Amino acid sequence: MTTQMNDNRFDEAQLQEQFDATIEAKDRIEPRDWMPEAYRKTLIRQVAQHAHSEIIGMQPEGNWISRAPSLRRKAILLAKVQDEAGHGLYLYSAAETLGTTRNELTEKLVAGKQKYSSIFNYPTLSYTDVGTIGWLVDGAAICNQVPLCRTSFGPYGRAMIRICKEESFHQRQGYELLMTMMRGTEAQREMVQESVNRFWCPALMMFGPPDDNSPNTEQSMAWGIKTHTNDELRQKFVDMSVPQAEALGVTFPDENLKWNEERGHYDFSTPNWDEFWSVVKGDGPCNAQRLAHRKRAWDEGAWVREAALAFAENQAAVEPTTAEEAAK
Ligand code: BYC
Repeated sequence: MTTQMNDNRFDEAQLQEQFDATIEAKDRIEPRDWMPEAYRKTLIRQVAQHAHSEIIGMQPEGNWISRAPSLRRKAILLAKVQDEAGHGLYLYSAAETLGTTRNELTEKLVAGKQKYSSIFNYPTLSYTDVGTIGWLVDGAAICNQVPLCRTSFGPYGRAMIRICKEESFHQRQGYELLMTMMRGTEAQREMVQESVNRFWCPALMMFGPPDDNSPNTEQSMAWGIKTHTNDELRQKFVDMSVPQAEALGVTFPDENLKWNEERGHYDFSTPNWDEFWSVVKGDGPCNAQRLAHRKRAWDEGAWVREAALAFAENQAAVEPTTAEEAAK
């Protein structure tokens, strides 16, 4: 799209028309393009929530780095948690192109004014949960995020392409961990089943409320930010996960989970939406702990941010800024 925000040949109606045409053509909106304020606000909300989820999502798995059962598992887990930090940073950078800052967004998160994914408010009770998170949580994330690679806002879509590649790797490492345990002792197989039992329903909730109670879906789809509804993606995840569970040798804790020939999809029980809303509103098992930890890390890191800024300013003052100066 070629419209620039400061091009005064266009009045608001023409800008809107051009924006609508770009969306209609499934072309990309870029940061310097004109965009309706509500579009900008929705994107900041979703991208910030996504970035916060990656950063808070480091906690449940990071909890097990020091107790990984072998050096190999420790190296894998360290790398995965580090990738999550990287995803958070790509996403904060994408949000910054919309006119906000990482500082502003983090301040809102620690003040409880912005959300992060409900899934990270559940505890990781055993090392097996690292495998289950990789398989089911990263699996759900992939279902949700692959369509976001084609989202209408350029920087978000491009960040998602890199993130999805790494998420696929994360999912495979989780599945491999669980498969290794399933080939082990009876006690290990029980640990896998117990962990899957705890994470199945929360993973279904990652896709958000049902479509008839999702206030943002319709507008986000009209703007091409979302390309599928929450229920469509949840169904896709269920259909994808059942054969994987069979191959692994575990079951999901849902007696209504059955193939429906007519629909060509698996039927499954309605998730407990009261539990979902209570977790989203702050009353999940680990909400207080996760936010307190994030706030502590943010406060304790203030001097590092200040020092890095001061260093960058000093460098800018002493370093040559042009090729000509550098050649002197
Ligand atoms: N948890 O109208 P709706 C990861 C909120 S990280 C908490 O359907 P929307 C990973 C929603 O924000 C996974 N809140 O909203 C990291 C809205 O409230 P606000 C994170 C939720 O935006 C480390 C209200 O409920 N992925 O992959 O159209 C290790 C109404 O919902 C949740 C993303 O963030 C929830 N589950 O759709 C491993 C993906 N669901 O904001 C893995 C990007 C809904 O109006 N985000 N809410 O106050 C999205 O695709 C969409 O934002 C959602 C929700 C599908 C999540």
